[in-house]
Amino acid sequence: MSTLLHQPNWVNGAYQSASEERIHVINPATESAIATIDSTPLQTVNSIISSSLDNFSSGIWSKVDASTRFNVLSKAATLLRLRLPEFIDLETQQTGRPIREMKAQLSRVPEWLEYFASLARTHEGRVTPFKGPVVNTLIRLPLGVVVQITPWNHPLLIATKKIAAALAAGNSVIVKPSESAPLSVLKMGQLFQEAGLPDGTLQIVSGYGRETGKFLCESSLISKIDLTGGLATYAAIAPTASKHLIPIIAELGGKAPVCMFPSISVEKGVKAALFASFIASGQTCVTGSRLLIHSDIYDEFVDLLVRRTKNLRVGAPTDEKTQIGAVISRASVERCSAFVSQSIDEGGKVLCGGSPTSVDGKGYFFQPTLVETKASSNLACNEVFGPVIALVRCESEEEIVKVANATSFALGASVWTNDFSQAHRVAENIDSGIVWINGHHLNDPSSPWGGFKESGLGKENGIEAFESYTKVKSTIINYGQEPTWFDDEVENARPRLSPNTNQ
Ligand code: TXE
Repeated sequence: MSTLLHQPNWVNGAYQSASEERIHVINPATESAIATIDSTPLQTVNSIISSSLDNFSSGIWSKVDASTRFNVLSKAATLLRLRLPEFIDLETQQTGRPIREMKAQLSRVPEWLEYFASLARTHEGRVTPFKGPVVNTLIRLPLGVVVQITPWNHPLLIATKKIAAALAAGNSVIVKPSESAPLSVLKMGQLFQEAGLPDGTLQIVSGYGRETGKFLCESSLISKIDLTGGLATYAAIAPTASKHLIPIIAELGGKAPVCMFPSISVEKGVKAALFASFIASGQTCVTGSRLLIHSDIYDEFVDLLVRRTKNLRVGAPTDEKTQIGAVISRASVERCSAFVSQSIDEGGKVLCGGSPTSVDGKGYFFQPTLVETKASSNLACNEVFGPVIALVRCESEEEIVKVANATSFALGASVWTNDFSQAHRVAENIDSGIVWINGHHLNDPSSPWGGFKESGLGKENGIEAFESYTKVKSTIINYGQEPTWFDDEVENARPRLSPNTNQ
């Protein structure tokens, strides 16, 4: 008999199974199943949406004082901090990412709850300079039931970012975590209940994207979709959402350039590139997947980079010394291999790595790989979402900027230089939602995060994210002038307009 843990959906304040159909969650580093989750069918999805609507209409969360929202979100942060070790363990198992990375990342996740708690508490409405004896107040109201579709690469961080912003604004939230790594997110249900969140305000529903995710996104009863995932997923959900006028925030792929200029020391630049490129085995939307290196330092830089890359410790994610863990699936390993072969066909040169590997004969691992290639190659233009990095030699600042802007993505970019003017010039000319100068992967709950072009729509984090979970209501109070009227006299029976109507 199987002893595998089953982790059901979190619905209306309790863990409850949606159906007999189960999905196995696999540890990518061992290829073993670690738990099962529900595959939630359409009927259950519809009844969850209906409970969430009841929750929203009841006002139990949508109309509470800002101080209550502040207290609940702050308490959730405190509880999460206390329980970090169990979440870190789960996250390491389900993603295959090294425990040292998960410790670093998860220790910051409570900050998102605290930040949005503070926004809930301090956000104020506005009064516009309306003409005449009129007071016009603008207040922000929650949207309704919002759906959040989250990925496997940073399961807890990304879900918490979205949940915190939506709850702070007073929405009722339904989260569909990735079927590949849902466990830490499902665990948050109970934690929020303990923090005082009313039952039914946060529902966490498991299932495949093409089924459960699709059912959620196709509902006409929801008020927003917040997706982090692939462009194909956005394209699949957008038509129905647009038919129902449902706004979408989309955080999609990227092909972040790491722009290395001669004024940076090679030692520092190489360290920066290793961090930008190989954290999470290259599976982040802002992975420094293109190293655009100025020719003045190219040879020395690449020589050191290759030596350091070969020394990276690929290993069991649970081992504190491991620097490179697994990738998420066998399909991901195959995708990395396909990119490498194609880049060779296109004339690229593999400088190190290039092959699948394993730990104790198991797991979905791929060697950290550097490929010298042309700026126009498939590898330099398209997202691998794995540890296969394109190196491009560039002759000038102008060429670096040109190559940096030459993909359909525009999410993150980093500029490495000690020349102050150059740093600003290049940052200004790179068309990208986020540009770091002498940094990469830097993130903070207050800092808007989102891309241009095919990298997405809208922002996570910051006041932008909070406001995007609200709608503005304008109340116009006339305290002086006569209302607009029709003349009493029949011969003059045409409307006399007050000076500030446009009717
Ligand atoms: O994403 P999917 P995948 C990018 C990256 C990666 C590619 C594919 O380029 O290679 O996407 O990764 C749900 N209706 N990013 O396949 O499938 C799915 O269940 C509703 C970038 O993992 O988009 C999961 O919960 N939902 C990225 C979520 O979408 C659907 C993070 C993401 O899965 C659905 C991950 C549908 N029709 C991938 N189809 C980042 N920006 O960090 C799928 N889903």
